[in-house]
Amino acid sequence: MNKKIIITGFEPFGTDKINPSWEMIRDFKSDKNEIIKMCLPVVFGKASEILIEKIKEEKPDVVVMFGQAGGRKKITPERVAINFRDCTIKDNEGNKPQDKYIIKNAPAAYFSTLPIKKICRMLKNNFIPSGISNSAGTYVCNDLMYNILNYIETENLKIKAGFIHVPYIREQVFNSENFFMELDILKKAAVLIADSF
Ligand code: PCA
Repeated sequence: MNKKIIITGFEPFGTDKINPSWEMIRDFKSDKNEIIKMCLPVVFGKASEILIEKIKEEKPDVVVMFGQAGGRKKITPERVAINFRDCTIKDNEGNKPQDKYIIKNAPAAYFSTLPIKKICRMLKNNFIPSGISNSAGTYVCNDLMYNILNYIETENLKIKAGFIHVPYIREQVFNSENFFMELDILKKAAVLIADSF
């Protein structure tokens, strides 16, 4: 085993019954690295608390967090997480923060420490549409990314971490005009990304 990697997805949220970010990793196995998989709740603060506990326990080399970004047409590694909460739909515990900092007096933003350009290039070389995103939004995914990068920075840890948004899958949008990516493609992307460390 080369590296220890925590890979996370999310539970469904809003009106969705499944979340591709968990479906794409739930059966994932690697011959190369030691993989720890987690399905996190779509709840401000809580998702990161759970993941931080796991990071303390497992001391991974890498943390790759996945989330759904319905409407996107590519797999999009996020470049930056911002210190902000602002949402139009409630999280899974009914919270709906507006115009709030995540952590007062903390940095405005943190950059992903994953090799995001390399990940995009590798996916595209495998015919999987991919591109960098410059905004993870202001909902729970951004919250998780920000809190994890802030924890790693303030604790001075040598862990690489970042967030990757993925499109809807067929089951979610078969009856609409929305874009989807096949689950098998997302699963292949998860393997390529995890095995690249
Ligand atoms: N996507 C949401 C939260 C959970 C998920 O999968 C987001 O982009 O914030």
